[in-house]
Amino acid sequence: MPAVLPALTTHPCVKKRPAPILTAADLPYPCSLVFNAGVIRYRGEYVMVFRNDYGPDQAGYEAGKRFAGTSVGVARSKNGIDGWQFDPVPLMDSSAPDKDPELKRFYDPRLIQIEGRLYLCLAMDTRHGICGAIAALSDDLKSWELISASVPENRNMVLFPEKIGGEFVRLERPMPVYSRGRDRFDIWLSRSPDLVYWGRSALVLGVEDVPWANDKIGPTASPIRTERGWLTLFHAVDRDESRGKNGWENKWTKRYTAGLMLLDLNDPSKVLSVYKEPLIAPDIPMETDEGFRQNVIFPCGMLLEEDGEVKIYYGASDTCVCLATARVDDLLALLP
Ligand code: BMA
Repeated sequence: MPAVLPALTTHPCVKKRPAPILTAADLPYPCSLVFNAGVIRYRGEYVMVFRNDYGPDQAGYEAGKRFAGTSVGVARSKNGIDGWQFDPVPLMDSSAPDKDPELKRFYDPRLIQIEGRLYLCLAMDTRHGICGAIAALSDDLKSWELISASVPENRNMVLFPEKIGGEFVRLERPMPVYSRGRDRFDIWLSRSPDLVYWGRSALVLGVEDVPWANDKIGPTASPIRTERGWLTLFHAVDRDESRGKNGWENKWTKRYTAGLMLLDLNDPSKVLSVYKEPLIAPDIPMETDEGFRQNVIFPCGMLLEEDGEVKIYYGASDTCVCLATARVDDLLALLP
């Protein structure tokens, strides 16, 4: 049973693999926590781009030692589940010597291929705020170029996998703290002719339209095209001030779940349907009782296989990468 009440549970149509598909011990370079990974199928294999917080070991971070840095690394697998082969060095590293001094770190990578080119959407912490960033990747995922960064405060950007109405489209999550007095964050959409200049922004989903979220919502993974609309996951946070010690935090009041909605194929700022309960909730011990920051599931990748299976890659407890699967028809049935 989850330690957090009210209990929220994963919908039975979603099957979680009982063990992580990637843990810190798997990486060929220093890693304390590996989580929040984007995955796509690319050139006959599955490619994952993951977040790695490194520095102290478990005893160290549990004693409060700070992480030395955050890197973004690449791994490849034949089946998207196991046998991950790692690039020997991270793609991005917040402690790289040639790094722009304004930049603190990149994290929570969402990988996507559009018209044959690879892109990463990233959260980018700078000395003057958090930005949503888009980087273009080389075909071999060995180098990258920053092509767009929002003004602060913005995070959780994801690109649609194709142009819509001739434009690139992204979901994003600005953080308008002054307007509403506390964290009440929503999902927005912007459009671009070239992935560099973004505009014609529109509100997609307000946090008040997600019954179990009392704090904030945000995009998770790139949406999937279906005949009925864009199948879209989002993350949702409920906060309870009575929650106490949890994982490494003396007081961690948030719980991260994932919700599901359907967006209009031609105008994805229009919500066609929202499932009014969580699709995925932290409800097994490695998500509720173990790990660095408990009661967190945070998807960054979602794939539709030819046989109708949907793979959802998510970070659990900000500690490891996990995989859940569902049938696409079962997911669409939740969105009448
Ligand atoms: C968010 C991001 C994620 C993280 C989540 C839960 O704000 O920082 O990287 O997984 O919090 O800690």
